[in-house]
This record gives sequence, structure tokens and C-alpha cells, in this order.
Amino acid sequence: MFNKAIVRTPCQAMVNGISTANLGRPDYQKALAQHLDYIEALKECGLQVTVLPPDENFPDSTFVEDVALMTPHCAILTNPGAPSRTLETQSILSVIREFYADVEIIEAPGTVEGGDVMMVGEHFYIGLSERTNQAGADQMINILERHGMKGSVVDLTGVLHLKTGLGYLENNNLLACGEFLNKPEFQQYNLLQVDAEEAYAANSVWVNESVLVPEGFPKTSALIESAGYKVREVDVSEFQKLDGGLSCLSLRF
Ligand code: CIR
Repeated sequence: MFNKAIVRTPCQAMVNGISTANLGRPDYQKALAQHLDYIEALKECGLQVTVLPPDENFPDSTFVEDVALMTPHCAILTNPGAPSRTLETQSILSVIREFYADVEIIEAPGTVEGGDVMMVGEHFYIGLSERTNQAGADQMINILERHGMKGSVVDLTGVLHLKTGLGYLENNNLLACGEFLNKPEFQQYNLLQVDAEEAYAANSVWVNESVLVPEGFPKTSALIESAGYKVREVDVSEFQKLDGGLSCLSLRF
């Protein structure tokens, strides 16, 4: 179960965030409203939510998931591989220290973004992407092992982050799409296959027996409901325009 979440209100500069989506520029006012509803959804799932102020220095800073990994035993400050995001970690460090006595740090030349890390109990899958490199993954696995956990790497081909195409829903259920459906390491899970047309919804988020699902992906909502979960839809269209999914908008722990 999770008790807490950290989010950061999007800044006006988000309209200049990194994007490959080709869906147009986000509408800032709409993004603010969607972000408020996202916070509401986390609260409905029983989480106490810490809302950080917008940081105009970093257009992508609302995607807080990428700058830290919160585990049951320690927090790990990452080192984002996108040059415009590397220094985002500075302002989150003091926040994380309020919640964790043990804070570890990924150091250059290692890079890791939290969107590449998927927690399954005490095991962490780490995607090797354009943002997360082998040196960063090795550091992370070392840190996890020192704290009694484990990690392994996953090669990625066509996605931004590991969790762009995967969402672990606990109880051995794994939402998966595209390149992940046939990967040997995931065959041990009950794979819930996300339709290619709804690939964006593979990044749905389990929070205490409910699952937050992006609005507008009815097949995936139905799939998750049929697996026994309560679905809470959240409209995140403005964040999708920046390649950001539901999970990227919070740290949950
Ligand atoms: C970026 O490219 O870094 C942002 N525009 C989107 C980050 C999305 N984060 C995530 O999937 N964990």
C-alpha cells in the first residue's frame, strides 16, 4: 500500500517541454485543471499528497517521477539523461530528505530516469533507454542490493521509458503493450495486453487497489476493470502532448 505522494504543479514553461508526440502544444490552463484532478484522484485512493510549487527553470519539472525512486527501504535521487532535466534533482533532494533517512544518489556518468524503473515487490526492472544508461543502472542495482532489494536491466527499442509500455498492477498482473509482450522476463506475469491503438494507457497506475487510467482509452479501462480493479479515469491530454504519462506525474510511496 502507498500512503503518500509528491507532485509538482506544472510551470508556464511547460509549453516548451520536450516532446516527440506531435499532438501540438499543451494548453497551460487546461494542464493546471487536469493536474488538480490528478491530485484529487490520488487523494481518493487514500494518499496524503505533497504539492510542490511550479519551477519555471525546468519546463518538464512536473514529471517528478523521473527525478527520484522511492523504495520501501531508501530513496534514490536519479540523474536524468535529458540535459535540460539533469538539474531538476537539486530542488527535489531536500523534499525527499523530509521523508527518508536514507537517500542515495546516482552519479554521472551514470544516468537514470525514474520512468525507466518499475517496482515489482522488492525487484526493480530498469529499462536501458536514451535517458538511462548501463552505468546508471549498475549504480542503481548496487544501491538496491545494499538495501536488501534486487534489480535487473531490460533492453528497450521503441519507447521513451520502460513504463511507457508497462504498468505493474500488483497481484502478478502486468499491463503491457508492443515490444514488452514477448520479452521473456515478463512471461511469468499475467499479461494484460493493451491494444496498440491505446498504447498510451499502458502507463496506468495502481494505487491501493484502484487503478488510475488516462481518460479516452475505453478498451484498456474495461480490461483493467475485468481484472477486478476499480478504475479512476484522469484526463491528462495536456501531459500526453509532452510524452508524459500518468505515472510520471507523481512519486508514490
Ligand atoms: C521528457 O521528455 O522528459 C518529458 N517531456 C516527459 C517525461 C515523461 N516521464 C515519464 O514517462 N516518466
